[in-house]
Amino acid sequence: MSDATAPQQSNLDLDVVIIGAGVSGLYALHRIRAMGLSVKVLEAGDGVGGTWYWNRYPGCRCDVESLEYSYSFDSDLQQEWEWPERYGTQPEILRYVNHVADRHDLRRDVVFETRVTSAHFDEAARQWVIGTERGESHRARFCVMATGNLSTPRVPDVKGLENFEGKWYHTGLWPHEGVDFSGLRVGSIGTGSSGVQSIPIIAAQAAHLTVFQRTPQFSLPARNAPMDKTTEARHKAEYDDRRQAAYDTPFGIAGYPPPSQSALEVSAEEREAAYESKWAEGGSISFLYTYNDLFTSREANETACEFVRQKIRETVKDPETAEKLTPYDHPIGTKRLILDTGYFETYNRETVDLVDVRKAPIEEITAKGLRLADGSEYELDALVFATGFDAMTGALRDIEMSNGRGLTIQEKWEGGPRCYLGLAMAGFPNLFMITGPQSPSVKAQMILGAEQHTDWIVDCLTHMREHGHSRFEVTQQAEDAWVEHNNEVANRTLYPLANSWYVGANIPGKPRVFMPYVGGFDRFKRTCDEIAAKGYEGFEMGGGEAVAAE
Ligand code: NA7
Repeated sequence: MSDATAPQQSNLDLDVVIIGAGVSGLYALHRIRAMGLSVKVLEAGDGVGGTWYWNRYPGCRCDVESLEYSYSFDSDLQQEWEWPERYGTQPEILRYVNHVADRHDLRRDVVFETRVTSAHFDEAARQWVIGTERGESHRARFCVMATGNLSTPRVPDVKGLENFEGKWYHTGLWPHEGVDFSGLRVGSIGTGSSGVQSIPIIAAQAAHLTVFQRTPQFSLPARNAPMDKTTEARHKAEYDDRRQAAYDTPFGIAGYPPPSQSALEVSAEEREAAYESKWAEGGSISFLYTYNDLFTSREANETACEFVRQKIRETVKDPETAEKLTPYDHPIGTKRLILDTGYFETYNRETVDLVDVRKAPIEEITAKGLRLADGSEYELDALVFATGFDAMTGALRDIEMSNGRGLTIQEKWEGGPRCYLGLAMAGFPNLFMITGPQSPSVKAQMILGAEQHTDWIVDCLTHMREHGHSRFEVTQQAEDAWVEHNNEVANRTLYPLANSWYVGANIPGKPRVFMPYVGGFDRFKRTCDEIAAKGYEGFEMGGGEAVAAE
């Protein structure tokens, strides 16, 4: 049996199928539908929003400012929409994404509650055959994976979870109705962004909170506040120019002039004052942009680390707890720099304890709580896993995916992801990814990245239609060169030094490869544009029939 024939019944027959109705998939639908192609989005959830649909944990908030973290394609919308706070909360962002879906009548082309389980390329028909959990089989000439970078939540493989008598939750799969922790003894595992954002809120509600920390992380105060009306008015007056300017910045966000000085060429006093002012201002890009060598020089970076460590020592009253919370094992910024609201202060509450599970890892979840390797036991009524995601590659590797010639995605990515521009892959014809691995993705403003990728894909499809092509495939040579370039730019920075989800370190057995492109969003976009201008260099296009069944 050929792998293309596995699913039972055939439903849709499309020009393009998009997997995922998050911010990427929705914009892709909007643009591709406007080309006159038949297109549908398959979405596992019962609503749009992707990340913002699933991550409903208390305190969930974007770490990019609201005025930036939004679509740029609808000029009227960006003028009309009023963000109530400097940083958008999850409910607010989800409300916005829902509004976009309604405003552009996108929902009618989204098939909800449809989890994709397989994707096989049928070379003879030159179509992707998409299998779903319900056993449907959809066909499409092109497949666009808009499956997200942080969409595959992972609960660590700890013995005994099934025996736990209390309730347990993962931050990335939070119940829609919310959770009331009042009066409960809660345990929270993990201190990445999700843990750091939820811990202060759970602590305020629970009778007692025990935080199980494996790695202390750097976090800066977000300085969230109600939207400043003057800032908003100024931003809106400049919106179009700012969006355009964002394309010429490394992070896809305008308004942060690149620093020109090294941290090591100024006096200690000057440095302290500069960090202090960034600390007061709030925001991670701004802080990491204090000097031009914080991502490239260990010594320079250490000055910023020490500044934040001192802040932790000043904030947390108990010196032993403060020390446990102080990160030493990675340069600041090489794990996603967290923005918090009252995180370190939370440990001054009588009802909050911090337990180091680096020294004594969690050995077993028991009926009444959990036990560490040193024999210590903790009685808990509820357990929160803020333990992260199989980031960047997890969603695709979870799909049983093959190219119809015997190559699976699992085999292709056995040693880590290999992609061309994070947009496509050798060996997988007619398949696009939006913000895939080896694109700036999580290292740039994600919505702008999704728009840039989608616009490029639409141009590529238009080009194929104009030239009568129905099949493309990335050349091995182009992919190899891009992977090499990707590694080269990463290795010039301090990023690979951290055991972060950027390198897959949080997933046991995952190959250690630095996954996002850190050569800069500006440089990336220029490269994409040049490749398109050269007639899609690195893509082999052919096939007699046109892109669409027009
Ligand atoms: P992260 O950043 O991957 O954080 C997960 C946390 O869970 C991190 O502190 C991990 O420690 C910890 N963890 C994972 N497995 C275990 C086990 N087995 N025992 C103890 N602790 C564990 O995920 P988030 O959801 O917080 O954030 C992901 C991104 O979403 C974030 O960066 C923003 O971009 C938005 P570790 O550091 O691996 O030692």
